[in-house]
Amino acid sequence: MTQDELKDAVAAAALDEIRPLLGRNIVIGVGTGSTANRFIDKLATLRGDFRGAVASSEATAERLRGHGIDVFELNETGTLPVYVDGADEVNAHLHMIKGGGAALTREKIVAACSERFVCIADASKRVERLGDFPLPVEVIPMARSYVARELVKLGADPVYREGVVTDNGNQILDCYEFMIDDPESMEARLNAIVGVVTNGLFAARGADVLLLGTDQGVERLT
Ligand code: ABF
Repeated sequence: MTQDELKDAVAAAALDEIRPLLGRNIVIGVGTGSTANRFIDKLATLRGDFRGAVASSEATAERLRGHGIDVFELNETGTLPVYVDGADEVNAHLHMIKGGGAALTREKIVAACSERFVCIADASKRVERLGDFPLPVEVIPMARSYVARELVKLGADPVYREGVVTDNGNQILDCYEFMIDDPESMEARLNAIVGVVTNGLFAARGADVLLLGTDQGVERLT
């Protein structure tokens, strides 16, 4: 199967995963990226069965609205029953690297506010050890060089993602050559650097369910 077919398969599986949770008052969290986009397109078929969605990015909000799905601010909704999103890498503990699309901060906020995180990914995202994918760190612009120096002290090779401004008006440093042995403690360590808004490690709050698209079918891992 092609990577696109695997993404379609996990998007369809996510629809089955959330269907029992839907109801007229239910607002769900929806993530960002090409896999999440496929989920959004399928979600449109259930439009009348739930109230709407909270989006993890402006791009996702626009796509949802394009399908006639109401988009709510997280401050209006309270806790969400479920959040569906992709990942750049995911390990056996369902810890992830996210943020390749620069939406990591909103993604982490929506994940924190959700009872269940359903990660959808094709098999290429499954890794033994996180870090081959450069770890994104969102920074307050005036702190960028300082944060970069601190990241070098931790062993990373940070590269400024030029030309990218996040939905929150911030900048991104991508950490190359940065293999991560203990995602939970590294997530906390990076958060403690002054000027860091968020880092792309989703370990303290990882996924609850991984729907992984493989040539043998969609694997459901918890
Ligand atoms: C979001 O989309 C991000 O956290 C991650 O960077 C990306 C994955 O994109 P894709 O599904 O296009 O590979 O989930």
